[in-house]
Amino acid sequence: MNKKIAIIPIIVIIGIIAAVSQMGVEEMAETETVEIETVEEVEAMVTIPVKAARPACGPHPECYIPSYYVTKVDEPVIWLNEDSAFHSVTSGSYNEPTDMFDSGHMDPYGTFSYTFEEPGMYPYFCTLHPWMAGNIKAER
Ligand SMILES: [Cu+2]
Repeated sequence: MNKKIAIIPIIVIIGIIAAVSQMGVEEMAETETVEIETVEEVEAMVTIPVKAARPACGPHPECYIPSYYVTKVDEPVIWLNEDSAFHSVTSGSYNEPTDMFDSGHMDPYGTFSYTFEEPGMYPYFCTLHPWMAGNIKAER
């Protein structure tokens, strides 16, 4: 009789441990799913407006908005293409590009980022539309 009583409590305890560890695993899986769904938002400093591909940038007074932007060195400048056409952000001017930076063809709603390391005035343009030009001034 004494042997039988001793065995029953041991079986019950093992069953409870298994249930608790299973709940623990499920909770971990839920936490991981929440992390994956986190969305990264990009805040652009300069936007390329719709219809920028038209000469004189269609209805807009500027082809990059704003076409003159002051930044601090070591802080990234982000451009956003809000147009349905490809555009670029390329250092220099249409007739005299420099090798400093070049976004390549930016897709619609594509972004490009560049961090200036030295103070100065940096002109840039679009390789596809000669009338598109802007300036970045980098300060300490
Ligand atoms: Cu363009």
